[in-house]
Amino acid sequence: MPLAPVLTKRFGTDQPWKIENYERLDGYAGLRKALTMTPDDLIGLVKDANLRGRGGAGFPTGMKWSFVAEPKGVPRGDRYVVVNADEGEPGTCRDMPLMMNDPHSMVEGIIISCFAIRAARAFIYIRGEAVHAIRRVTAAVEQARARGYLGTDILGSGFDCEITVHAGAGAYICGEETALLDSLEGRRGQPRLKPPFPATNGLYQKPTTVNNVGTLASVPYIVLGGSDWFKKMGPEGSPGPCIYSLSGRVKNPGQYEAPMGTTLRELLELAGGMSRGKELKFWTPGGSSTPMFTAEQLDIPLDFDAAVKAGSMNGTSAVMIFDEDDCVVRAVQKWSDFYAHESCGKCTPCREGTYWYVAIFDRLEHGGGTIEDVETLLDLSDNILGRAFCALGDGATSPVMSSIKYFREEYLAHVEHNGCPHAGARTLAGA
Ligand code: L3W
Repeated sequence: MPLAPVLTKRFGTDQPWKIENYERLDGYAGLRKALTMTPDDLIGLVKDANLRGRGGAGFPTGMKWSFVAEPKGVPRGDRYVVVNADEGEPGTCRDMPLMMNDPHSMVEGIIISCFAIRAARAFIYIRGEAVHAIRRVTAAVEQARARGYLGTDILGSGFDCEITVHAGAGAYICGEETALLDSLEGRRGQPRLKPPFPATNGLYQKPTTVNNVGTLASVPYIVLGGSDWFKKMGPEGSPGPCIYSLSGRVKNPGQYEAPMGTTLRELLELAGGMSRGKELKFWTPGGSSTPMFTAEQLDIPLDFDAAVKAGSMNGTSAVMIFDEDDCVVRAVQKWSDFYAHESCGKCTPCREGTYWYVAIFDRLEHGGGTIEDVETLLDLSDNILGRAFCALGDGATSPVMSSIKYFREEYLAHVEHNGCPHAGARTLAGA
């Protein structure tokens, strides 16, 4: 299962964020090759590789690019590439390490994607709190410009391209692509109605492709290695390498690169097993917005199709692991607090629903909860799921509904005990 590292191959090497060190390890060779191809051939290559968006939804990247490239009459400057580097999904920590260790792989992927979709400018929208990443990526963009990989007539190809780094202000909703675009335009970040999709009506209402950091960082490797090489990693439907972030009750938390479709059993082996020698109780396959799994799903391949078939999603590949001593109700309470705090307030189901989640979880944890509360949580979830304006509302229902599905007895124990039966037990920070 472990593969020769691809996305993380420069991690741990000598200052890989410096352009001269990046170049020594094939850096910008993908761009040089891409500029000898036609934009349409590049899109065809990414389509053939079946690269799927790493931001959560797994939408086919080549298809997304082709939507934006299609209106050929649209002048070059009237299309944009926007990078979603707002990594905010609870448990997710892979875009920041990628940008800190190897910012040029993303920058190179951005320039190639601009060439492919005939855009002349890209914006990198980075989570505002991540000042270190903003500085590192800004430096990488400046180095790339100084070396002639950005600016006018890139490497004598006649292709012009610029990248602007933009700092967000730390709102989870701005990880939703249309809220991100509003925020980038200088407005309050709130989701727009879809359709129309950003592919036709994106930044400043122009055709725009919004891609995640890991998606774009994969592109130079596909250009250099070819689609057949890429498809050899992982399952046919969602191939390629993936950085899984493991956190919680695991001996060595951190980022683990493995082919798409790796199972939790295999990831646990890489990470040294459970941290306290206790039994696995529940875990998230792709952040708190993806329905949780239990020990029964240890062997589910973590890819975009198999995770859905098993009742969840691959999401952001953020695997948070909890053991038998962790209280599931308390974990879901913490996540619900997060969603209520981060709800942008635009739509009633999410704004009001997450508010009521918080009130009910407070009763269940601290006393005063009733059996009806458990049913009300399900009823509320039913009224949020599919009725909220964006995926944030749907995501908030995932931990609630899945935890009641697997651990109803534990909810009832909270009612009988008039509060958390685990009170006093240590809980994981952040969950
Ligand atoms: C053109 C069509 N484009 C879809 C595009 C669309 C987008 C992409 C996927 O949510 C998930 C969510 C979170 N013509 C199109 C089209 N597109 N149909 O394809 O779209 P969609 O709507 O399936 O997903 P999404 O709204 O992008 C992403 C989950 O990821 N997630 C969230 C993570 C949070 C972050 C963060 O904080 N930065 O990433 C974690 O699991 O719940 O389900 O580009 O335009 N006909």
